[in-house]
Amino acid sequence: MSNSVTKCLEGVQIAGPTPGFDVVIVGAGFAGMYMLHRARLLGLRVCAIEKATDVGGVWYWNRYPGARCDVESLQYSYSFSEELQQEWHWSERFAAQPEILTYASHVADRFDLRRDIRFSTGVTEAHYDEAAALWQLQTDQGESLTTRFCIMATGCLSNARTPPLPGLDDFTGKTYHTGEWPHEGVDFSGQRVGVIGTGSSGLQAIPMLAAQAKELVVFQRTPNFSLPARNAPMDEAYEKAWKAQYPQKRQKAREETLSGVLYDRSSLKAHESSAEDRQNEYERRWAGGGINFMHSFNDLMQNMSSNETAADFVRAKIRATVHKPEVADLLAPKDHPIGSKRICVDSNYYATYNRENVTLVDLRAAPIVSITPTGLQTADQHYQLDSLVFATGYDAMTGALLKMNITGRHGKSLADCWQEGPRTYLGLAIAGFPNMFTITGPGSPSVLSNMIFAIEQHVDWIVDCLSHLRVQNITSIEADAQAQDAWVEHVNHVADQTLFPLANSWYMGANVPGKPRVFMPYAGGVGPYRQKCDDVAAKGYEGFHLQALPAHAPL
Ligand code: FAD
Ligand code: N01
Repeated sequence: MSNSVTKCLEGVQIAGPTPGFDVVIVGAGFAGMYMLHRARLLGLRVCAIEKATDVGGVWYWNRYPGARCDVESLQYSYSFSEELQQEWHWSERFAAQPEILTYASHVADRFDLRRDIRFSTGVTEAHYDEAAALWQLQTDQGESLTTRFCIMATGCLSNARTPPLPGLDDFTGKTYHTGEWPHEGVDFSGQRVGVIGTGSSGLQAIPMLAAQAKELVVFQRTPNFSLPARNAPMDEAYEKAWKAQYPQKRQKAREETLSGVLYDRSSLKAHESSAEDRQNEYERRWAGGGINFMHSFNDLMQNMSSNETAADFVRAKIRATVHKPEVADLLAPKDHPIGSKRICVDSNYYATYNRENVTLVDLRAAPIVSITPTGLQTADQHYQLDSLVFATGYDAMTGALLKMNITGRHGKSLADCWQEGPRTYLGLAIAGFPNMFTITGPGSPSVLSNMIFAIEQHVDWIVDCLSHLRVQNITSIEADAQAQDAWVEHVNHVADQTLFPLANSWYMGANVPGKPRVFMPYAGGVGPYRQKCDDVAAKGYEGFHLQALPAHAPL
């Protein structure tokens, strides 16, 4: 393909470089898949590039036992096609990973997506060629692609992180990371298994591993708050009621909620109820299961004293469930407000510690010294292990983007621009990086919300933007640096009104040594955020520079 040809588009002669694609999407999880579908409907020359051998993103990679969603499946699913949401049947309240992956595959089949996805291909570099106004991408398959627009659908939780523990390479047993689980599954029967990490992944996997392994040793650095899922087979009447009102319910979730999920959000502050009423309310929601508990009162994430009432309730539940008081005490979180780290949802997590074959090790009291050829050495004991499972999480939100060696105008790297933390305009675009969009990028509600909704909102906005550019013959769009500064300031200001910054969470980058401590998602809620994005578009893409570059082909 020539980069300097003359092209005839809609009867207009345009001199200048022609990209191989109008749009290249990196990633084929739920974000990349929907973006591909919509870009094709616009008639654009588009392809997606995906490291994995198939679609699904996190649901492709996270095949560990117990992996499932914790937003109800009737809500954690695409809403863009009424036919799709009517025809699909979820077998459980919270679907397990295999079913979610089957759903992703069904979507790929239904909309014939795979023909425009290059699988088993990683993008290793993305460079903006200013003279040509094109993005040049390099892949690990030795290909070089050019595209007018580059859309990063690389995921917030796609860059699995294994801590570089001394001696790890010498371990003679097997190691696994929950986010890169073998496709063929793992049989732990008869084994002594260690798990490092007690976040959402660890909490889901631990009960399943305990049921299979001969012995399970859980290495916990920080306990997390977890709520019972009360997962169950899908209730037929419930599903029918949802499907009868899907469009209305989806619209309400989109426009009127903070999280993009229809929870039963109380209109009361915690201290507006008596202690007895509060307890009853917590009990009712605990019995109902899931994250609805966090909506018992409307100030739990703003008011420390209100938050403590919920945290105390959960700590009491842990103590009531776990038989050994010293183990219960270790499992009860005390160092962060409930909800300030991503709340976990489990099935039988705390009760698992009543099993004879499960040991909890407190890494605060005796930190890991090294991995040895036969196990794990803490400051006070050696644990003999056949397998070691890392449930140690991700370099979240920025990791996958920074790994790609992105350079924008003037050859400036994204890593340099983000040295002190990510800076974006609306979480969608970055000053200095024209014609690049980030789906669920830092600075957008993303991980604080129903992510499929966050994805759909971003894709719809980007597609409207691309249509606008096409109609206006505009070749380049770039976030304005001042608009970006104002947005970053707003994101920080909103976060500071909440209890989120009080935790050492991955939201804050605190799980990766050396990563800047910045609260990365936007905590202002999906409804107000959507309104802001729509206003920006309605005002002719306020805060963006739009340019028609006569020497270059428009879309
Ligand atoms: P991903 O699914 O992460 O997909 C990104 C894709 O990009 C990946 O397939 C990756 O291989 C590919 N990629 C990345 N870099 C490159 C590169 N350089 N070159 C080529 N390909 C690349 N959210 C919820 O709202 N509710 C839930 O209940 C929920 N449960 C979750 C459970 C687990 C176990 C995990 C890990 C996350 C969960 N999430 C949940 C969050 C989840 O990240 C989102 O819901 C959603 O699946 C993200 O989709 P995505 O397409 O944006 O990203
Ligand atoms: O990762 P995490 P995750 N030594 O970062 C520990 C989504 N998700 O994969 O807290 C010892 O939360 C670390 O300890 P500490 C969801 O958004 C959703 O579990 O840093 N321990 C922590 O306990 C979630 O939030 C579902 O002290 C080390 C754990 O590893 C996100 O993905 C299911 C360590 C990591 O917890 C990430 O969850 C699964 C070290 N060197 C995932 N390094 C649903 O159900 C790390 N740890 C929806």
